[in-house]
Parts: sequence; C-alpha cells; structure tokens
Amino acid sequence: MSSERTFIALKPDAVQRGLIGPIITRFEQKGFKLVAMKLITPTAELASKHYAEHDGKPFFAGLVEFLTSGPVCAMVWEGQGVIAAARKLIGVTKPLESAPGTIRGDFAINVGRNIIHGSDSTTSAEAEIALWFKPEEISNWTPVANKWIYE
Ligand code: IDP
Ligand code: MG
Repeated sequence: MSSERTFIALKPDAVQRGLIGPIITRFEQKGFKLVAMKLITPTAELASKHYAEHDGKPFFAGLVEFLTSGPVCAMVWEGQGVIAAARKLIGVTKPLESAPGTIRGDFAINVGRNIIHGSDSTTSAEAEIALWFKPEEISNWTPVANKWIYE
C-alpha cells in the first residue's frame, strides 16, 4: 500500500479545551507523519466550502458559525492507509456512539461539538488539503523512525 495524505482539523472546541496536544499525540503514536499544521480562524466562505456537502441541511448554518467561531488547528497527516485509519482513530460522528479509545469516544459528547474532522475518501482528502493549504505550506520530510514503522 502506498503512502497517502489526509486533512485533519481540530475544531474550535478542541482548541478551546486544550486538546490539541492529546489529539496530535494519538496520530504521532500510531506512526503517522505530520506534514503541515497551522492555526486558522476560517472565514464563512472557507467553512462553507469545506462543508459544502452538508449545505441545505438543518445544522449547516450552525456548523459554519461554530467552525468560524475561533481558531481551528488544520493539519495534513501522511502514511500508509492514513485516510481510513484516521477515521478509525477519530470514531463515528456522534460521540456518544463513538467507541471508547477513539478521539471522539474519549473527549466529546455532542455531535455539534465533536472536536475533530477527518477526510472520508481520497477525493475529499485531496480537495480539502488544496482548500486549506498552499503547496508550499506542506513539508516533505523523512522521519528517522520510518524504518522501525514500515517493513
Ligand atoms: P463526520 O465529521 O464524521 O464526517 P458528517 O456527517 O460529515 O460527519 O458531518 C460533518 C459535521 O457536521 C459533523 O462532524 C458534525 O460536526 C456536524 N453534524 C453532523 N450531523 C449533525 C447534526 O445532526 N447536528 C449538528 N451537527 C451535525
Ligand atoms: Mg464528513
């Protein structure tokens, strides 16, 4: 399986609650590689584009308002199978149904305050990375631990 990249965003609730460190730790401990990260308070335009698939749903306006309410920690993570694996680390959308041990399962209660976003497919990962990051904001680097993570 070849390496791939996914877009991960720690939503304003995660930032406000001081959960950036514990969440990033889970991705690092798994063995994935951080290749881009920035704090950004998204405009309504950016938030609406990011969640365009949900435009028209009852929660859309509140979702955009929430995402624009403060800094988001936007990241790109890289590794074999990282898109699907990140979704597993994150847990299902409703935190009360997310398994203990997952990020949402351990740190959240309400669906509207579920602290983290992760791309759900190769197509959305590519689109979301391009939406949130310029190419020059992504670092290409080789962790020295790679040979101990991949055989
Ligand atoms: P995902 O984040 O697990 O991919 P989606 O169904 O794509 O879940 O929904 C995107 C985001 O919209 C969710 O993470 C959550 O913040 C919000 N959301 C989804 N459904 C509801 C809802 O019924 N009420 C409030 N917010 C919702
Ligand atoms: Mg989604």
